[in-house]
Amino acid sequence: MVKHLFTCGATLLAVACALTANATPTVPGQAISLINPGFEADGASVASPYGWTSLGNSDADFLEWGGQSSSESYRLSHWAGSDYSVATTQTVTGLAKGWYTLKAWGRRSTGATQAYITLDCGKGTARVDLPAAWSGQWVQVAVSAQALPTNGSATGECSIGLHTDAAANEWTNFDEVTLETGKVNVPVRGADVSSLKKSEDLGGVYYPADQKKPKPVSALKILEDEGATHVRLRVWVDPADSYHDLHELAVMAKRAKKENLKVLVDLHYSDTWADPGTQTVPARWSNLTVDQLEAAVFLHTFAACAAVRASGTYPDMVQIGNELNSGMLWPYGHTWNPPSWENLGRFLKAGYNAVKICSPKTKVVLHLAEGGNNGAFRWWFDNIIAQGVKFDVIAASYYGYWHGSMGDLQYNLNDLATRYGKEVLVAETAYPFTLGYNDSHSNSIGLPEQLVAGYPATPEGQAANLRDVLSIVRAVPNGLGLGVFYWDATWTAVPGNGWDPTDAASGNSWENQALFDFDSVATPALKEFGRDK
Ligand SMILES: [Ca+2]
Ligand SMILES: [Ca+2]
Ligand SMILES: [Ca+2]
Repeated sequence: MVKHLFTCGATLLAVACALTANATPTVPGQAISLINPGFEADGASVASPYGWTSLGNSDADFLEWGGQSSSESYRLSHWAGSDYSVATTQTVTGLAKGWYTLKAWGRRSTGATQAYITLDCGKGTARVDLPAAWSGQWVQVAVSAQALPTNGSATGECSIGLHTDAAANEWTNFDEVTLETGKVNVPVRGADVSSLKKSEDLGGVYYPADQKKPKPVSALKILEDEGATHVRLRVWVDPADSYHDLHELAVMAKRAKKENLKVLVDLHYSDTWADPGTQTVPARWSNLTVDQLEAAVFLHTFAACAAVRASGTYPDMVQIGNELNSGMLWPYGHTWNPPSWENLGRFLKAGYNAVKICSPKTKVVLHLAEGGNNGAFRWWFDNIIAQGVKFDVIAASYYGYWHGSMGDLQYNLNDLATRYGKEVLVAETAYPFTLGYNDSHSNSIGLPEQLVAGYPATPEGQAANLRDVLSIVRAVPNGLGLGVFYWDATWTAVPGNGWDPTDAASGNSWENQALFDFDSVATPALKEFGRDK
Protein backbone atom coordinates (compact mmCIF):
# COMPACT_ATOMS: atom_id res chain seq x y z
CA MET A 1 0.00 0.00 0.00
CA VAL A 2 1.23 3.49 -0.82
CA LYS A 3 1.58 5.45 2.36
CA HIS A 4 0.95 9.14 2.79
CA LEU A 5 3.59 10.67 5.04
CA PHE A 6 3.16 14.11 6.50
CA THR A 7 5.94 16.34 7.74
CA CYS A 8 6.15 17.15 11.40
CA GLY A 9 7.75 20.51 10.64
CA ALA A 10 4.60 21.99 9.16
CA THR A 11 3.08 24.50 11.55
CA LEU A 12 -0.43 23.13 11.36
CA LEU A 13 0.75 19.65 12.23
CA ALA A 14 3.20 20.42 14.98
CA VAL A 15 0.67 19.82 17.75
CA ALA A 16 -0.45 16.51 16.27
CA CYS A 17 3.15 15.31 15.93
CA ALA A 18 4.01 16.31 19.45
CA LEU A 19 1.04 14.36 20.77
CA THR A 20 1.71 11.23 18.76
CA ALA A 21 5.40 11.19 19.63
CA ASN A 22 4.53 11.21 23.32
CA ALA A 23 1.85 8.53 23.10
CA THR A 24 1.98 5.88 25.81
CA PRO A 25 0.17 2.80 24.50
CA THR A 26 0.24 1.12 27.90
CA VAL A 27 -2.81 3.26 28.73
CA PRO A 28 -5.75 2.01 26.62
CA GLY A 29 -8.07 4.61 25.21
CA GLN A 30 -5.54 7.43 24.84
CA ALA A 31 -6.42 9.43 21.74
CA ILE A 32 -3.84 9.85 18.96
CA SER A 33 -4.23 13.05 16.96
CA LEU A 34 -5.28 12.71 13.34
CA ILE A 35 -5.47 15.39 10.70
CA ASN A 36 -8.97 16.47 9.79
CA PRO A 37 -10.58 13.32 11.32
CA GLY A 38 -14.11 14.68 10.98
CA PHE A 39 -13.65 16.10 7.46
CA GLU A 40 -14.59 19.57 8.72
CA ALA A 41 -11.42 21.42 7.65
CA ASP A 42 -12.26 22.26 4.04
CA GLY A 43 -15.95 23.02 3.72
CA ALA A 44 -18.24 21.44 1.16
CA SER A 45 -17.67 19.64 -2.11
CA VAL A 46 -13.93 19.22 -1.76
CA ALA A 47 -12.44 16.57 -4.02
CA SER A 48 -9.24 16.11 -2.00
CA PRO A 49 -9.87 16.39 1.74
CA TYR A 50 -7.08 18.11 3.65
CA GLY A 51 -4.75 15.67 5.39
CA TRP A 52 -5.98 12.61 3.50
CA THR A 53 -4.68 10.85 0.37
CA SER A 54 -6.87 9.17 -2.23
CA LEU A 55 -5.85 5.86 -3.78
CA GLY A 56 -7.52 4.11 -6.70
CA ASN A 57 -10.36 6.01 -8.37
CA SER A 58 -9.53 9.32 -6.71
CA ASP A 59 -12.53 11.05 -8.29
CA ALA A 60 -14.74 8.76 -6.22
CA ASP A 61 -13.89 10.28 -2.84
CA PHE A 62 -15.04 13.80 -1.92
CA LEU A 63 -16.76 15.73 0.84
CA GLU A 64 -20.47 16.37 1.17
CA TRP A 65 -22.64 18.32 3.57
CA GLY A 66 -24.23 16.31 6.40
CA GLY A 67 -22.03 15.01 9.19
CA GLN A 68 -22.51 11.95 11.39
CA SER A 69 -23.40 14.05 14.42
CA SER A 70 -25.59 17.12 14.48
CA SER A 71 -22.64 19.21 15.68
CA GLU A 72 -20.67 18.43 12.50
CA SER A 73 -21.28 19.76 9.01
CA TYR A 74 -19.44 17.49 6.55
CA ARG A 75 -18.72 13.86 5.79
CA LEU A 76 -16.50 11.88 3.47
CA SER A 77 -18.40 10.25 0.61
CA HIS A 78 -17.44 7.53 -1.85
CA TRP A 79 -19.47 7.33 -5.02
CA ALA A 80 -19.02 7.02 -8.78
CA GLY A 81 -21.27 6.59 -11.79
CA SER A 82 -19.29 3.54 -12.92
CA ASP A 83 -17.72 0.63 -11.03
CA TYR A 84 -15.02 1.95 -8.74
CA SER A 85 -12.49 1.19 -6.04
CA VAL A 86 -11.23 3.97 -3.81
CA ALA A 87 -9.37 4.33 -0.53
CA THR A 88 -9.06 7.52 1.51
CA THR A 89 -5.91 7.14 3.61
CA GLN A 90 -3.82 8.79 6.27
CA THR A 91 -0.60 7.64 7.93
CA VAL A 92 0.30 8.47 11.51
CA THR A 93 3.95 8.35 12.54
CA GLY A 94 5.83 8.65 15.80
CA LEU A 95 3.87 5.87 17.51
CA ALA A 96 5.29 3.87 20.38
CA LYS A 97 5.17 0.08 20.29
CA GLY A 98 1.80 -1.37 21.20
CA TRP A 99 -1.78 -1.88 20.11
CA TYR A 100 -3.84 0.80 18.38
CA THR A 101 -7.54 0.89 17.63
CA LEU A 102 -9.09 2.68 14.68
CA LYS A 103 -12.75 3.66 14.94
CA ALA A 104 -14.96 5.27 12.35
CA TRP A 105 -18.62 5.93 11.73
CA GLY A 106 -20.01 4.88 8.40
CA ARG A 107 -23.04 3.99 6.38
CA ARG A 108 -23.46 2.45 2.98
CA SER A 109 -25.82 1.42 0.24
CA THR A 110 -26.77 -2.25 0.21
CA GLY A 111 -26.13 -3.37 -3.37
CA ALA A 112 -22.95 -4.80 -4.87
CA THR A 113 -20.52 -3.03 -2.59
CA GLN A 114 -17.82 -3.64 -0.06
CA ALA A 115 -17.16 -0.83 2.39
CA TYR A 116 -14.56 -1.28 5.09
CA ILE A 117 -11.84 0.37 7.14
CA THR A 118 -8.28 -0.88 7.53
CA LEU A 119 -5.46 -0.33 9.97
CA ASP A 120 -1.90 -1.38 9.12
CA CYS A 121 0.75 -0.76 11.75
CA GLY A 122 3.44 -2.96 10.21
CA LYS A 123 2.17 -6.42 11.11
CA GLY A 124 -0.35 -6.88 8.31
CA THR A 125 -3.60 -5.17 7.45
CA ALA A 126 -6.48 -5.47 9.91
CA ARG A 127 -9.88 -4.89 8.37
CA VAL A 128 -13.46 -4.45 9.53
CA ASP A 129 -16.44 -4.14 7.21
CA LEU A 130 -19.20 -1.57 7.56
CA PRO A 131 -22.42 -3.33 8.57
CA ALA A 132 -25.54 -2.59 6.54
CA ALA A 133 -28.08 -0.72 8.64
CA TRP A 134 -31.34 0.97 7.84
CA SER A 135 -31.20 3.69 5.24
CA GLY A 136 -29.43 6.79 6.54
CA GLN A 137 -28.39 5.15 9.82
CA TRP A 138 -24.75 5.46 10.88
CA VAL A 139 -22.85 2.59 12.52
CA GLN A 140 -19.49 2.77 14.30
CA VAL A 141 -16.86 0.09 13.73
CA ALA A 142 -13.50 -0.55 15.38
CA VAL A 143 -10.41 -2.50 14.37
CA SER A 144 -7.07 -3.00 16.14
CA ALA A 145 -3.51 -3.53 14.94
CA GLN A 146 -0.13 -3.79 16.59
CA ALA A 147 2.62 -1.22 15.97
CA LEU A 148 6.26 -2.11 16.20
CA PRO A 149 9.26 0.19 15.95
CA THR A 150 10.57 -0.02 12.38
CA ASN A 151 14.18 -0.75 11.49
CA GLY A 152 15.62 0.08 14.88
CA SER A 153 13.71 3.35 15.03
CA ALA A 154 12.10 4.21 18.34
CA THR A 155 8.75 4.85 16.70
CA GLY A 156 6.26 3.04 14.52
CA GLU A 157 3.54 4.17 12.17
CA CYS A 158 -0.01 3.20 11.33
CA SER A 159 -1.79 3.58 8.02
CA ILE A 160 -5.53 4.23 8.15
CA GLY A 161 -7.70 3.35 5.16
CA LEU A 162 -11.36 4.08 4.45
CA HIS A 163 -12.34 1.89 1.50
CA THR A 164 -15.13 1.22 -0.96
CA ASP A 165 -15.05 -1.36 -3.77
CA ALA A 166 -18.39 -1.02 -5.47
CA ALA A 167 -20.57 -1.21 -8.52
CA ALA A 168 -21.70 2.00 -10.24
CA ASN A 169 -23.88 4.27 -8.09
CA GLU A 170 -23.26 2.37 -4.87
CA TRP A 171 -22.10 4.71 -2.10
CA THR A 172 -20.45 4.94 1.31
CA ASN A 173 -20.16 7.73 3.89
CA PHE A 174 -17.47 7.91 6.56
CA ASP A 175 -17.04 10.38 9.40
CA GLU A 176 -15.50 10.99 12.84
CA VAL A 177 -12.41 8.83 12.48
CA THR A 178 -10.45 8.21 15.68
CA LEU A 179 -7.25 6.40 16.55
CA GLU A 180 -6.50 5.45 20.14
CA THR A 181 -4.22 3.17 22.10
CA GLY A 182 -5.43 -0.26 23.10
CA LYS A 183 -7.06 -3.29 21.51
CA VAL A 184 -10.66 -4.30 20.95
CA ASN A 185 -11.83 -7.87 20.48
CA VAL A 186 -14.74 -10.18 21.20
CA PRO A 187 -13.59 -12.50 24.00
CA VAL A 188 -16.64 -14.81 24.04
CA ARG A 189 -17.40 -16.48 20.69
CA GLY A 190 -19.95 -19.18 21.13
CA ALA A 191 -22.39 -21.51 19.49
CA ASP A 192 -25.62 -22.83 20.92
CA VAL A 193 -25.35 -26.60 20.43
CA SER A 194 -28.47 -27.63 22.30
CA SER A 195 -29.60 -29.77 19.36
CA LEU A 196 -26.33 -31.70 19.12
CA LYS A 197 -26.83 -34.65 21.45
CA LYS A 198 -30.17 -35.63 19.97
CA SER A 199 -28.89 -35.08 16.45
CA GLU A 200 -25.94 -37.39 17.01
CA ASP A 201 -28.12 -40.02 18.69
CA LEU A 202 -30.31 -40.03 15.56
CA GLY A 203 -27.38 -40.31 13.17
CA GLY A 204 -26.41 -36.67 12.59
CA VAL A 205 -22.77 -36.12 11.63
CA TYR A 206 -20.65 -33.01 11.06
CA TYR A 207 -17.77 -32.23 8.72
CA PRO A 208 -15.19 -29.47 8.86
CA ALA A 209 -14.90 -27.13 5.88
CA ASP A 210 -12.16 -27.70 3.29
CA GLN A 211 -11.51 -31.30 4.28
CA LYS A 212 -10.13 -33.26 1.32
CA LYS A 213 -11.35 -36.70 2.37
CA PRO A 214 -14.53 -35.96 4.29
CA LYS A 215 -14.70 -37.80 7.57
CA PRO A 216 -17.09 -36.87 10.38
CA VAL A 217 -15.57 -34.91 13.23
CA SER A 218 -17.11 -33.90 16.55
CA ALA A 219 -19.01 -30.67 15.97
CA LEU A 220 -17.52 -29.34 19.18
CA LYS A 221 -14.01 -29.92 17.85
CA ILE A 222 -14.91 -28.19 14.58
CA LEU A 223 -16.24 -25.19 16.50
CA GLU A 224 -13.15 -24.97 18.69
CA ASP A 225 -10.80 -25.35 15.73
CA GLU A 226 -12.46 -22.36 14.04
CA GLY A 227 -12.10 -20.09 17.05
CA ALA A 228 -15.18 -20.66 19.18
CA THR A 229 -14.58 -20.32 22.92
CA HIS A 230 -17.97 -21.29 24.34
CA VAL A 231 -21.03 -23.45 23.85
CA ARG A 232 -24.53 -22.66 25.05
CA LEU A 233 -26.78 -25.44 26.32
CA ARG A 234 -30.53 -25.21 26.82
CA VAL A 235 -31.97 -26.85 29.94
CA TRP A 236 -35.59 -27.88 30.42
CA VAL A 237 -36.97 -29.23 33.68
CA ASP A 238 -38.80 -32.42 32.58
CA PRO A 239 -38.62 -32.53 28.77
CA ALA A 240 -41.00 -34.99 27.06
CA ASP A 241 -38.21 -36.75 25.15
CA SER A 242 -35.62 -36.38 27.97
CA TYR A 243 -33.35 -34.23 25.78
CA HIS A 244 -32.06 -30.99 27.34
CA ASP A 245 -32.37 -32.29 30.90
CA LEU A 246 -29.73 -32.05 33.63
CA HIS A 247 -28.19 -35.39 32.69
CA GLU A 248 -27.60 -34.21 29.12
CA LEU A 249 -26.15 -30.95 30.47
CA ALA A 250 -23.61 -32.91 32.51
CA VAL A 251 -22.65 -35.07 29.53
CA MET A 252 -22.30 -32.11 27.16
CA ALA A 253 -20.40 -29.99 29.69
CA LYS A 254 -17.86 -32.77 30.04
CA ARG A 255 -17.47 -33.02 26.26
CA ALA A 256 -17.13 -29.25 25.97
CA LYS A 257 -14.39 -29.24 28.59
CA LYS A 258 -12.52 -31.89 26.60
CA GLU A 259 -12.52 -29.51 23.61
CA ASN A 260 -11.50 -26.51 25.77
CA LEU A 261 -14.90 -24.89 25.33
CA LYS A 262 -16.54 -23.05 28.20
CA VAL A 263 -20.25 -23.40 28.93
CA LEU A 264 -23.16 -20.97 29.09
CA VAL A 265 -26.11 -22.73 30.73
CA ASP A 266 -29.46 -21.48 29.38
CA LEU A 267 -32.15 -22.28 31.97
CA HIS A 268 -35.70 -22.08 30.62
CA TYR A 269 -37.57 -23.00 33.86
CA SER A 270 -40.07 -24.88 31.73
CA ASP A 271 -40.53 -28.36 30.26
CA THR A 272 -40.37 -26.93 26.74
CA TRP A 273 -39.53 -23.74 24.84
CA ALA A 274 -39.62 -20.50 26.84
CA ASP A 275 -39.58 -17.16 25.02
CA PRO A 276 -41.58 -13.89 25.08
CA GLY A 277 -44.64 -15.76 23.78
CA THR A 278 -44.62 -18.64 26.26
CA GLN A 279 -43.23 -19.19 29.76
CA THR A 280 -45.06 -22.27 31.01
CA VAL A 281 -44.50 -23.48 34.57
CA PRO A 282 -43.00 -27.00 34.57
CA ALA A 283 -45.66 -29.65 35.18
CA ARG A 284 -43.84 -30.81 38.29
CA TRP A 285 -44.09 -27.28 39.74
CA SER A 286 -47.67 -26.57 38.68
CA ASN A 287 -49.21 -26.71 42.16
CA LEU A 288 -46.53 -24.71 43.92
CA THR A 289 -47.07 -21.39 45.66
CA VAL A 290 -44.89 -18.39 44.83
CA ASP A 291 -42.75 -19.14 47.90
CA GLN A 292 -42.35 -22.73 46.73
CA LEU A 293 -41.60 -21.64 43.15
CA GLU A 294 -38.85 -19.40 44.49
CA ALA A 295 -37.36 -22.42 46.25
CA ALA A 296 -37.80 -24.56 43.12
CA VAL A 297 -35.91 -21.98 41.02
CA PHE A 298 -33.10 -22.02 43.57
CA LEU A 299 -32.87 -25.83 43.67
CA HIS A 300 -33.11 -26.32 39.89
CA THR A 301 -30.50 -23.63 39.25
CA PHE A 302 -28.18 -25.08 41.85
CA ALA A 303 -28.66 -28.57 40.39
CA ALA A 304 -27.81 -27.33 36.88
CA CYS A 305 -24.66 -25.62 38.12
CA ALA A 306 -23.75 -28.72 40.10
CA ALA A 307 -24.24 -30.90 37.01
CA VAL A 308 -21.59 -28.87 35.21
CA ARG A 309 -19.31 -28.91 38.26
CA ALA A 310 -19.61 -32.69 38.40
CA SER A 311 -18.04 -32.81 34.96
CA GLY A 312 -14.88 -31.30 36.37
CA THR A 313 -15.38 -27.66 35.45
CA TYR A 314 -17.75 -24.87 36.34
CA PRO A 315 -20.22 -23.02 34.17
CA ASP A 316 -18.64 -19.85 32.82
CA MET A 317 -22.09 -18.26 32.70
CA VAL A 318 -25.63 -19.18 33.70
CA GLN A 319 -28.73 -17.53 32.25
CA ILE A 320 -31.56 -17.19 34.74
CA GLY A 321 -34.40 -17.64 32.27
CA ASN A 322 -34.63 -17.34 28.50
CA GLU A 323 -35.91 -14.24 26.67
CA LEU A 324 -37.64 -12.84 29.74
CA ASN A 325 -39.31 -9.78 28.14
CA SER A 326 -42.69 -11.04 29.37
CA GLY A 327 -41.30 -12.53 32.56
CA MET A 328 -41.14 -16.20 33.57
CA LEU A 329 -43.20 -18.90 35.28
CA TRP A 330 -46.48 -17.49 34.04
CA PRO A 331 -48.66 -16.15 35.49
CA TYR A 332 -46.65 -15.67 38.70
CA GLY A 333 -43.71 -13.82 37.15
CA HIS A 334 -45.53 -11.85 34.45
CA THR A 335 -44.15 -8.46 33.43
CA TRP A 336 -47.59 -7.39 32.15
CA ASN A 337 -51.30 -7.61 32.71
CA PRO A 338 -50.80 -7.00 35.62
CA PRO A 339 -47.02 -6.86 36.08
CA SER A 340 -45.61 -8.98 38.89
CA TRP A 341 -42.16 -7.43 39.14
CA GLU A 342 -41.90 -8.41 42.79
CA ASN A 343 -42.40 -12.13 42.05
CA LEU A 344 -40.10 -11.99 39.04
CA GLY A 345 -37.50 -10.26 41.18
CA ARG A 346 -37.75 -13.03 43.78
CA PHE A 347 -37.31 -15.76 41.16
CA LEU A 348 -34.30 -14.01 39.61
CA LYS A 349 -32.68 -13.44 43.01
CA ALA A 350 -33.17 -17.11 43.86
CA GLY A 351 -31.40 -18.05 40.63
CA TYR A 352 -28.58 -15.57 41.24
CA ASN A 353 -27.99 -16.84 44.77
CA ALA A 354 -27.99 -20.48 43.65
CA VAL A 355 -25.35 -19.79 41.01
CA LYS A 356 -23.10 -17.81 43.33
CA ILE A 357 -23.32 -20.39 46.14
CA CYS A 358 -22.54 -23.20 43.68
CA SER A 359 -19.80 -21.32 41.83
CA PRO A 360 -18.86 -17.77 42.85
CA LYS A 361 -16.80 -17.21 39.67
CA THR A 362 -19.73 -17.96 37.36
CA LYS A 363 -21.34 -14.95 35.72
CA VAL A 364 -25.11 -14.58 36.03
CA VAL A 365 -26.78 -13.52 32.78
CA LEU A 366 -30.22 -11.96 32.28
CA HIS A 367 -31.51 -12.36 28.73
CA LEU A 368 -34.18 -10.59 26.68
CA ALA A 369 -35.26 -10.87 23.04
CA GLU A 370 -35.52 -7.84 20.71
CA GLY A 371 -31.86 -6.81 20.70
CA GLY A 372 -32.63 -3.65 18.72
CA ASN A 373 -35.36 -2.41 21.06
CA ASN A 374 -33.65 -0.14 23.59
CA GLY A 375 -36.95 0.96 25.14
CA ALA A 376 -37.85 -2.66 25.99
CA PHE A 377 -34.46 -3.26 27.61
CA ARG A 378 -34.50 -0.05 29.65
CA TRP A 379 -38.07 -0.72 30.86
CA TRP A 380 -37.25 -4.27 31.91
CA PHE A 381 -33.86 -3.67 33.52
CA ASP A 382 -34.98 -0.50 35.32
CA ASN A 383 -37.85 -2.49 36.86
CA ILE A 384 -35.66 -5.46 37.76
CA ILE A 385 -32.95 -3.30 39.30
CA ALA A 386 -35.65 -1.53 41.33
CA GLN A 387 -36.44 -4.98 42.81
CA GLY A 388 -32.81 -5.29 43.96
CA VAL A 389 -31.96 -8.09 41.51
CA LYS A 390 -28.23 -8.61 40.95
CA PHE A 391 -26.64 -9.85 37.73
CA ASP A 392 -23.34 -9.69 35.86
CA VAL A 393 -24.22 -9.69 32.15
CA ILE A 394 -27.03 -8.25 30.02
CA ALA A 395 -27.83 -10.56 27.11
CA ALA A 396 -29.90 -9.97 23.99
CA SER A 397 -31.27 -12.09 21.20
CA TYR A 398 -30.65 -10.34 17.91
CA TYR A 399 -32.14 -11.73 14.72
CA GLY A 400 -31.80 -9.03 12.07
CA TYR A 401 -34.99 -10.06 10.25
CA TRP A 402 -37.04 -9.61 13.46
CA HIS A 403 -35.20 -7.33 15.90
CA GLY A 404 -34.25 -4.15 14.04
CA SER A 405 -31.15 -3.08 12.18
CA MET A 406 -27.48 -3.42 13.05
CA GLY A 407 -27.63 0.28 13.97
CA ASP A 408 -30.49 -0.42 16.38
CA LEU A 409 -28.48 -3.25 17.95
CA GLN A 410 -25.49 -0.95 18.34
CA TYR A 411 -27.58 1.82 19.87
CA ASN A 412 -29.10 -0.60 22.37
CA LEU A 413 -25.90 -2.43 23.39
CA ASN A 414 -23.92 0.80 23.74
CA ASP A 415 -26.68 2.38 25.80
CA LEU A 416 -27.01 -0.67 28.08
CA ALA A 417 -23.25 -0.85 28.65
CA THR A 418 -23.13 2.84 29.51
CA ARG A 419 -26.36 3.06 31.50
CA TYR A 420 -25.87 -0.04 33.67
CA GLY A 421 -22.08 -0.47 33.51
CA LYS A 422 -22.48 -4.19 32.74
CA GLU A 423 -20.98 -6.46 30.11
CA VAL A 424 -23.32 -7.03 27.18
CA LEU A 425 -23.72 -10.24 25.22
CA VAL A 426 -25.59 -11.26 22.08
CA ALA A 427 -26.82 -14.61 23.42
CA GLU A 428 -28.57 -15.58 20.19
CA THR A 429 -28.16 -14.59 16.57
CA ALA A 430 -28.47 -16.38 13.23
CA TYR A 431 -28.95 -15.82 9.52
CA PRO A 432 -29.79 -18.15 6.62
CA PHE A 433 -27.18 -19.42 4.18
CA THR A 434 -29.95 -20.43 1.77
CA LEU A 435 -33.71 -20.12 1.33
CA GLY A 436 -33.79 -23.81 0.42
CA TYR A 437 -34.94 -26.51 2.82
CA ASN A 438 -33.70 -29.95 3.70
CA ASP A 439 -36.83 -31.52 5.19
CA SER A 440 -40.56 -31.15 4.62
CA HIS A 441 -41.09 -28.67 7.49
CA SER A 442 -41.18 -25.02 6.46
CA ASN A 443 -38.36 -22.82 7.74
CA SER A 444 -38.63 -19.77 10.00
CA ILE A 445 -36.94 -17.67 7.33
CA GLY A 446 -37.81 -19.00 3.91
CA LEU A 447 -38.93 -16.07 1.77
CA PRO A 448 -36.86 -13.39 0.03
CA GLU A 449 -38.95 -10.61 1.57
CA GLN A 450 -37.94 -11.78 5.06
CA LEU A 451 -34.26 -11.08 4.40
CA VAL A 452 -32.32 -8.03 5.59
CA ALA A 453 -31.12 -5.63 2.87
CA GLY A 454 -27.40 -6.09 2.33
CA TYR A 455 -27.37 -9.72 3.49
CA PRO A 456 -28.34 -12.29 0.85
CA ALA A 457 -29.33 -15.82 1.91
CA THR A 458 -26.02 -17.26 0.79
CA PRO A 459 -23.04 -18.71 2.66
CA GLU A 460 -21.31 -15.31 2.27
CA GLY A 461 -24.45 -13.44 3.40
CA GLN A 462 -24.67 -15.59 6.53
CA ALA A 463 -20.97 -14.96 7.20
CA ALA A 464 -21.37 -11.21 6.66
CA ASN A 465 -24.30 -11.07 9.07
CA LEU A 466 -22.38 -12.84 11.85
CA ARG A 467 -19.24 -10.80 11.05
CA ASP A 468 -21.22 -7.58 11.46
CA VAL A 469 -22.88 -8.65 14.74
CA LEU A 470 -19.37 -9.41 16.03
CA SER A 471 -18.27 -5.96 14.82
CA ILE A 472 -21.11 -4.28 16.73
CA VAL A 473 -20.10 -6.09 19.93
CA ARG A 474 -16.39 -5.33 19.35
CA ALA A 475 -17.20 -1.61 19.17
CA VAL A 476 -19.15 -1.46 22.46
CA PRO A 477 -17.45 1.21 24.60
CA ASN A 478 -15.29 0.60 27.67
CA GLY A 479 -14.50 -3.00 26.75
CA LEU A 480 -18.00 -4.09 27.81
CA GLY A 481 -18.80 -6.00 24.61
CA LEU A 482 -18.49 -9.54 25.97
CA GLY A 483 -19.47 -11.84 23.12
CA VAL A 484 -21.76 -13.41 20.56
CA PHE A 485 -23.44 -16.83 20.49
CA TYR A 486 -24.79 -18.28 17.26
CA TRP A 487 -28.14 -20.07 17.70
CA ASP A 488 -28.60 -23.29 17.16
CA ALA A 489 -25.47 -23.93 15.13
CA THR A 490 -25.77 -27.71 14.90
CA TRP A 491 -29.50 -28.07 14.20
CA THR A 492 -29.26 -29.79 10.84
CA ALA A 493 -32.24 -31.66 9.41
CA VAL A 494 -32.01 -35.11 10.99
CA PRO A 495 -35.25 -37.13 10.97
CA GLY A 496 -36.66 -37.26 14.50
CA ASN A 497 -34.84 -34.14 15.70
CA GLY A 498 -37.74 -31.77 15.07
CA TRP A 499 -38.85 -28.75 17.01
CA ASP A 500 -41.50 -30.45 19.15
CA PRO A 501 -40.17 -32.68 21.94
CA THR A 502 -43.59 -34.35 22.22
CA ASP A 503 -43.72 -35.28 18.51
CA ALA A 504 -40.94 -37.36 16.93
CA ALA A 505 -42.48 -36.65 13.50
CA SER A 506 -42.12 -32.88 13.86
CA GLY A 507 -39.74 -31.12 11.51
CA ASN A 508 -36.90 -28.61 11.64
CA SER A 509 -37.51 -24.93 10.85
CA TRP A 510 -33.86 -23.97 11.29
CA GLU A 511 -31.71 -26.15 9.01
CA ASN A 512 -31.07 -23.26 6.58
CA GLN A 513 -29.67 -21.17 9.47
CA ALA A 514 -27.35 -23.74 11.06
CA LEU A 515 -23.59 -23.37 10.78
CA PHE A 516 -23.52 -26.68 8.90
CA ASP A 517 -24.96 -26.91 5.40
CA PHE A 518 -27.24 -29.55 3.86
CA ASP A 519 -24.18 -31.82 3.43
CA SER A 520 -23.38 -31.24 7.14
CA VAL A 521 -20.21 -29.30 6.21
CA ALA A 522 -19.30 -26.23 8.28
CA THR A 523 -20.41 -23.01 6.56
CA PRO A 524 -17.95 -20.13 5.98
CA ALA A 525 -19.66 -18.09 8.73
CA LEU A 526 -17.94 -20.26 11.33
CA LYS A 527 -14.62 -18.77 10.26
CA GLU A 528 -15.76 -15.38 11.57
CA PHE A 529 -15.01 -16.58 15.10
CA GLY A 530 -11.36 -16.90 14.10
CA ARG A 531 -10.89 -13.13 13.68
CA ASP A 532 -10.82 -12.56 17.44
CA LYS A 533 -8.73 -15.61 18.34
CA1 LIG B 1 -17.83 15.40 9.92
CA1 LIG C 1 -11.15 12.61 -4.53
CA1 LIG D 1 -37.09 -27.25 7.41
